[in-house]
Amino acid sequence: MDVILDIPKRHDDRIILHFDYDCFYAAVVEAERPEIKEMSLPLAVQQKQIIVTCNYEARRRGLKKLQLISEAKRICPDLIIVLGEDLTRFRDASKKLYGFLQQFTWNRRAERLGFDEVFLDVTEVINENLKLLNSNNLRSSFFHLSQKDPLEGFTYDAATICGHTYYPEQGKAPNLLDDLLLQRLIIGSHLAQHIRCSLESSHGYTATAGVSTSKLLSKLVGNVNKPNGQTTLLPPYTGLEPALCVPARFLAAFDIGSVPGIGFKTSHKLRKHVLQTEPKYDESLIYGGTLESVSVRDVRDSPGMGVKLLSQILGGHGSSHNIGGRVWNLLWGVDNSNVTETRSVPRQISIEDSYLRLDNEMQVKQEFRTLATSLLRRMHTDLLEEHDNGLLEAGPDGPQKRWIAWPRSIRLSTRPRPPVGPDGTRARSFARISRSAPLPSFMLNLSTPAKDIVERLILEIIWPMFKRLHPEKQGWDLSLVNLGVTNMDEGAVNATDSRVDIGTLLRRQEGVGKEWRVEDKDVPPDFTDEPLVPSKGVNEGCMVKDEAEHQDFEAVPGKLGIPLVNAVTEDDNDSDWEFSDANTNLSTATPCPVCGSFIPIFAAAAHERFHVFGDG
Ligand code: DCP
Ligand code: MG
Ligand code: MG
Repeated sequence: MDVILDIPKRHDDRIILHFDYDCFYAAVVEAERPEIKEMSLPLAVQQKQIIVTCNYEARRRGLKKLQLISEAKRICPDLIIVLGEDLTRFRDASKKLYGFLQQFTWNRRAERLGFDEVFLDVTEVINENLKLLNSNNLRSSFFHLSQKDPLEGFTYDAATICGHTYYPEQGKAPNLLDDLLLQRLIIGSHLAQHIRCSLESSHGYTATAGVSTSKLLSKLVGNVNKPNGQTTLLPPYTGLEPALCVPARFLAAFDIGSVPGIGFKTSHKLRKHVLQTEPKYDESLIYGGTLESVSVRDVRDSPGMGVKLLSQILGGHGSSHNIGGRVWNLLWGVDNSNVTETRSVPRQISIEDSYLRLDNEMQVKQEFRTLATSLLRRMHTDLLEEHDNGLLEAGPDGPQKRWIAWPRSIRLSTRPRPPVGPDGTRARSFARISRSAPLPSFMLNLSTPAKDIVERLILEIIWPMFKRLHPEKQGWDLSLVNLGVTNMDEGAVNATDSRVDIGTLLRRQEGVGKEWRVEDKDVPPDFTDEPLVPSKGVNEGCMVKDEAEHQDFEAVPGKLGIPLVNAVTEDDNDSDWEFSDANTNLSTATPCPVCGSFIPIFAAAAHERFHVFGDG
């Protein structure tokens, strides 16, 4: 009975929609080149040696996401391959679609997860439409999309759910005519359908949606019918014995590692606890795949399980606050975390790339050039707006622009590759080291050509920072470099509105900069459960204080098992759900434990997933 008493409380007063764009990168390319879709040509997007995604024509012919390019070409010789290492077009499309989707909330709660997923908290929209229902004539209801314009909306059948539903025994859903939650979910399902149709007609993208009362449930249930489908998780969510409620039953069969919010290390500890032995995949399948599946139900049903035991298993040095309670909630399908509010400017912007080998000054400087150029371009895209009050400087050939916010700090992070040990192997290292400095004012100057800014930045700031970060006499070999701007100051707009010119602002920036205590929070703030232990090969002497935060970030690779070889991170949201795009798998090349092929490091994760998910 202990377990029952421990069951967490669910707040089902919200309606949350989750959207995941279908074949996202391929869809972006198709939007640029409509003939691909019109002629049903197979298309794949390549990063390094991997197909990161492909369109449905390619999938129909047997291609898969995260497949080696060589295999893909063999399976589908007429495949159109587009290089996807420059993420600009995907990021731009992601922003545009997010801008479109967020209009459908009335409470500004719209959260992006990576590039291709969005959560919308549509509670207010649903509640208002619930109030306006005429219970005598549900079948011809009018859905109000706007609080201001009563004519904006569409007609719908409020007595019937739209799209697919999930109920543990399909076809046997109880009759819940008077259930208020069901009524709200029905309304939500029609909104999800309307949004998906509008997205397709206005922007040409199809998406898959989930409808429920939390981020966790809407994301997981959306996955049930892909692509271009939507699924609503049916009630009852409460009122029965806990294990019989639909969310708990829905979650029960999921592998523990596939529950969003349960990280790689947490699921590892839980597997170990349930199996009472070291999980086997630990030595072979590093990313995502497991040899023994441990389900949510297995964890829930293991003897003595509850918040207390979970805290014992998962707690300890460096673990996040109340980890036992949080994980216990997730096991029962309870996620009371909020969809974060839309932010007009990102919290930080950073660009990174990973390398098989980066160990000489010339190469490093060249990489700095590339990264700094992208960073500057991103700053211009994200932080400038057009402006015409004549106070600020014009761009060289465009309309006048002004900074709506600016970063106070610039940060350089690297991940040194551990040296080869006596046995010829290398420890896998996830430890990043970093340094920050006040952002130099010349970076914000709009009349200097970008090339000159980048050169000066490298000479005066980045290279000196790098030398301090890597004083090692014997040299270094980097597996990753990240360049970012942080500590966003959004006061700039107000300052310019009160007629302070850019020169004053820059001087202020310069002056204050010296006293700033750099508060260097990396992404994601509170996503992972525990920091990774830095690997032994790292030179501890050059660790800086924010290392622990980077380790949080670094713990993400085990989460989704995604090898992203050329990545951009951005922390637009407050989410503790943020799945970084910068999941880089760095270890030495190894033979595949399943088929024995020798796999280059950047392809290892995809290759492993290929085995995990099978060929057919
Ligand atoms: N992506 C990537 N590297 C990975 C995984 C994904 O660059 N290792 C990119 C390509 C995808 C996009 O992220 O288009 C979104 O990832 P999804 O897993 O949602 O895949 P898709 O949207 O492509 O396909 P689906 O239709 O299954 O959602
Ligand atoms: Mg997708
Ligand atoms: Mg996705």
